Amino acid sequence: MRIAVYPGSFDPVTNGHIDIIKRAAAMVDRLIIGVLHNSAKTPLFSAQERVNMLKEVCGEIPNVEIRYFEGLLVDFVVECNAAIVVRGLRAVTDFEYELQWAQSNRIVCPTMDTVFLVTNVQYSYLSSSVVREYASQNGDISAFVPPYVAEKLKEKYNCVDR
Ligand code: COD
Repeated sequence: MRIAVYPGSFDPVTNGHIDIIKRAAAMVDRLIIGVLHNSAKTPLFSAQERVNMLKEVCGEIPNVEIRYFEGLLVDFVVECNAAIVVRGLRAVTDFEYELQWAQSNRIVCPTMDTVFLVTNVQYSYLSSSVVREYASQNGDISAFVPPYVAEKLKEKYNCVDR
């Protein structure tokens, strides 16, 4: 069975993430979305909230499972019996960062390969931080995230309906 892990912060999940999730899920038997729970950092959404949002927007894809993890990605990948890590690439800056981690992870865990999916051009500008910035200023985020996530952002920032 071909099992892959798609790790990330997903704070919050965006349409760019969802595009990668759908494309990766079509390539493997099982795709595990790993939501990083980093107790040293304070994300906008808790790990449980991020997992819940992913379940709401991707839960119907039959071979997708959503879990959260702490610690090292390599350990989570081994725990999932996976051999593939999926990452999305938007720009050269992503590549430089990703290459370093892909290579070091492979030294630590030689059975693990990182597979990069190039962003769909319509989402090449999109990141969770862009979404948070717009949402915090009550901006229109309907092109960036599914309606459910937009609702959760509004609740978080306590915005008035526009
Ligand atoms: N289009 C395509 N891909 C996208 C888009 C978009 N618009 N937006 C984001 N992505 C991709 C990112 O490039 C990334 O591959 C993935 O989606 C997740 O993105 P984020 O921003 O939600 O998550 P990251 O990149 O902050 O996640 C970092 C990890 C949680 C993977 C990392 O910090 C980690 O594994 N930490 C655990 C400690 C460890 O093992 N470190 C080694 C790192 S490999």
